Amino acid sequence: MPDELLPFGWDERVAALFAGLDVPGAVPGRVSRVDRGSCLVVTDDGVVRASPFGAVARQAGLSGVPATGDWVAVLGGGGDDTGVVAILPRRSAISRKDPDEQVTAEQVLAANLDVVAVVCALDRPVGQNRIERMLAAAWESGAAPAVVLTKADLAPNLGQAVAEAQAAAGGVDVVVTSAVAGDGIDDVRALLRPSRTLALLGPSGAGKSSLVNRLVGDEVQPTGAVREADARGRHTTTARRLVPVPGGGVLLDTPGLRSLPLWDAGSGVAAAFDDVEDVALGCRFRDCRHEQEPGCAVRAAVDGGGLDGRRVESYHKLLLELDALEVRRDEQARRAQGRRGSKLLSEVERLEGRRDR
Ligand SMILES: Nc1nc2c(ncn2[C@@H]2O[C@H](COP(=O)(O)OP(=O)(O)OP(=O)(O)O)[C@@H](O)[C@H]2O)c(=O)[nH]1
Ligand SMILES: [Mg+2]
Ligand SMILES: [Zn+2]
Repeated sequence: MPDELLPFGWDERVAALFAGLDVPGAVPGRVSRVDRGSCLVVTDDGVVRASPFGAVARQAGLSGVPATGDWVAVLGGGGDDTGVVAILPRRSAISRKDPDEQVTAEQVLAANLDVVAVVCALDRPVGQNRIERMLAAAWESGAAPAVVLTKADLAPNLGQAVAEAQAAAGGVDVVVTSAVAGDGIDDVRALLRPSRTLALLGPSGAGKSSLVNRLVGDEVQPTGAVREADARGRHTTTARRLVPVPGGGVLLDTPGLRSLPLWDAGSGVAAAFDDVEDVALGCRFRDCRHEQEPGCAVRAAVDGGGLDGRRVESYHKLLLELDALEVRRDEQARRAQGRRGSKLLSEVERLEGRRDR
């Protein structure tokens, strides 16, 4: 049993997956951090830098790129040619669309999570739409979602802020914390267990690293003051990183998210808005967009005060975003098809040309 990996979540499930691999000489490890051309992997022999792109990986036929949290097989013992040779099947993964407007591709933020905590600071207004967006991605990941409110000591009106967060959380647990006062830390700890991984996602300055330090009981992650004027963070954490917690469980601290464009998150949106979807079952038309259609139960519920109009609008925006993504992906697929087609055509012409000669 690889002792060093136990604090990083090694368990029988992972052991069985690794045993099923057939790569002689490879050792198991968990990706703690991903850099441009390589990643840091925790193994039983310590942390090694391994490349998923080098000769070793190529020879092994590695497909895919590892994300933080991935369980991998590593070959090479830590030397320059150490490579990632296999990525074990993921139990869950949180993704977004690549935030680059020009790119239509999935970006996996982290893998093998048990809980995705949406972190929201109370030194600024509660962003309900942002909570809903992040919860949709969290639900989609396959991990259990949670909402963690931070800086309760700075909330001008704590009761109201919590109520607003709860309204956006749609039944997901909302934990109220203060890393300064020590409030709610045990409630976050209760989400952890040995071999469980909890990821903290949220904007810069929300207090993710402060929470990590408080849970670990040591300053393992640097933290940075927010700007006075608007409480925005300064992107203190620059890489995703796995941090074992004494007493069991693993935290994933992440750099502040500037944006979280959804990727393929239809069922995540449905789960985050199951109250709206329940009401929508009563609409006259199955494909009702809840706009001008007659017999719309959602609009009736908004008018009657049973549903929050803001929440319905937020739901709509996310659905529209997913529709737009779908269109872009179709376009991309068509273009790729076109390229393949014209390549095939020129190949045929080349062969025919040869035959004619
Ligand atoms: N008053 C108060 N301040 C807090 C609390 N938690 C964090 N802070 C402060 O908020 C600022 C930002 O905290 P960080 O932990 O660095 O925030 P982060 O979410 O890790 O930010 P990035 O790494 O930039 O994404 C720091 O000055 C912290 O001291 C809290 O519970 N109460
Ligand atoms: Mg941080
Ligand atoms: Zn409707």
